[in-house]
Amino acid sequence: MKVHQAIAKALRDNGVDTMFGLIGDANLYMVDSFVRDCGGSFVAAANEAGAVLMALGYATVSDKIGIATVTHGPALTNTVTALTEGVRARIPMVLLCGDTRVVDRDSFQKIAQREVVLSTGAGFEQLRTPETLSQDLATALRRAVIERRPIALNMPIDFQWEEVEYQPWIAEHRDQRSIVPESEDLDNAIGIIAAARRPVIVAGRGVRGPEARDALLRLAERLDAPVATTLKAKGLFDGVPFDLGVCGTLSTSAAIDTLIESDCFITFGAGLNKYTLSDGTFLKGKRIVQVDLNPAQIGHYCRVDAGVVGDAARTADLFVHWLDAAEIEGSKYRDAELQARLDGWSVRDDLDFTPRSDALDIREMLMRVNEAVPADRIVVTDGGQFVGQAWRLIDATGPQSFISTVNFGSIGLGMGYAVGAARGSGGRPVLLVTGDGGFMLGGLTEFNTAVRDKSDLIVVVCNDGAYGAEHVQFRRKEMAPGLSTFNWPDLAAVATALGGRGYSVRTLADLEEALAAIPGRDGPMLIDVKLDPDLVPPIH
Ligand SMILES: Cc1ncc(C[n+]2csc(CCOP(=O)(O)OP(=O)(O)O)c2C)c(N)n1
Repeated sequence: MKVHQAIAKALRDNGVDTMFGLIGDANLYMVDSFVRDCGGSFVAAANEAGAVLMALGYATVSDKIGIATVTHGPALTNTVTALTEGVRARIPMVLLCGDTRVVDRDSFQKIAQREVVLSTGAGFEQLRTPETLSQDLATALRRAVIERRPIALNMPIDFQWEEVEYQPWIAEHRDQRSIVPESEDLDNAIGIIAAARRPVIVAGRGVRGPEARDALLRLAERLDAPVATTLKAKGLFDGVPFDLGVCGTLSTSAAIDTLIESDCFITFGAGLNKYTLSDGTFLKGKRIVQVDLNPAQIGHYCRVDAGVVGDAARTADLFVHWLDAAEIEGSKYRDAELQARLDGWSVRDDLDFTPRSDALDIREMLMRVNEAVPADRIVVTDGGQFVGQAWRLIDATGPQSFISTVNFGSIGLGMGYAVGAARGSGGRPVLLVTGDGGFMLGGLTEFNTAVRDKSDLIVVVCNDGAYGAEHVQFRRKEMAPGLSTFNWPDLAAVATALGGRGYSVRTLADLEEALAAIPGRDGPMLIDVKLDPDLVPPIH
């Protein structure tokens, strides 16, 4: 077997059936063998950044390792922003990148690939020799899972046509859902929880799957505690009694008093950054019990009173066990008054606007989109001014159905994530909400990939004809905002030219017409909603 065939076979033997990428000198034969000899599926991206982002989106919704491949030099440097995003988002993925011939000192595509990869925070593995390739790949796959970040496997082009005797090496993924059954930290945590009069349970993105969700709800019931989530776990407790929704700067008016008055947050798999803690407001008068599988996360952003290293489900059940053993009573924090407040709240209560007849309002528009897109969707949001409203008004159903793509603060990453999410979604539709700037930066490049891959994708462009986030800054300083405004082409026509279906929306009636096309969609559709940049509310 040739080395390029052995790499493809090693991928398949490790359960990889889908790979995203863009071919060149150093990976084209490997990709060919993956598809032709091994029956794998290859999604050809239009830009290497897109390939990595697709692998990130795929990994997020499927809980598998995302796999992408690119060739050397400029192909690798094209992935730098996406790799950094993957590192910050803590997503397990492997990037198989080719490398130029070692002897060819003057190859114009040569670059210090290891240094490029390491500069993003991703891990680096070298395919050392043809004989070690199975082990080297298994190491990259194992590290991606354990270290929860992208790992690049550097494949020298020199090897690809060499003969090798293939030996399978399957990456071992141990069950990481450990708990610490006894410790001083655990005793402290239980002491704090037992003493809490107004406890709230906060779930983050680390609470994945129904087992963990159900265990947290059992603890909530036992403690009589309301539940909340971080933004990244948005919608995890949808429909559950005493669900406060998102905890942080995006909290609703119905939830905010409860979150402030609470004397104890019991958090699971949540980062507790300044947004979740509402710039520190939520810390006052509170004790924090933080549970996380990763010890590095505990106390990373704020002081915590007790930190427990452990799996969300098992630790929650352990808390219940000890509360029962000590015959601790429930807190009675869930009362009729709170129930009435939460039941009586409607999303419109927090929206300070009166519908206008002369201009479409982003909030009105997003509320209609929220109702019209099937509820089992995966929601992907790009970055920009619009996102403050999208995060409030577009519902999701937990961390595997919601992808915020701004872990590195970059705009333009949403489309790549969305195409990968559509691949890994098991048939669920994907809703991408993006700004016009983000769409022109990264969306345009990969919308046609979505068309070729027949993604079930609905794109809503909040098109204020501007970099809204910059527009508002010029306005605040009473400066002319011209540098931030754009005369983009007609995006509906662009979407149609790229092989999808485009809809141009200026009024509520146009919007209804576009939304009416959703049930009959037969491929990617793009709804270009024209907004006034002066009427899009700032994020804060
Ligand atoms: C890669 C990158 N380039 C530039 C920026 C700076 N930036 C932040 S928001 C923004 C405007 C985005 O415009 P748009 O997508 O139309 O969304 P809007 O702010 O108008 O809602 C820009 C340019 C960034 N965050 N990332």
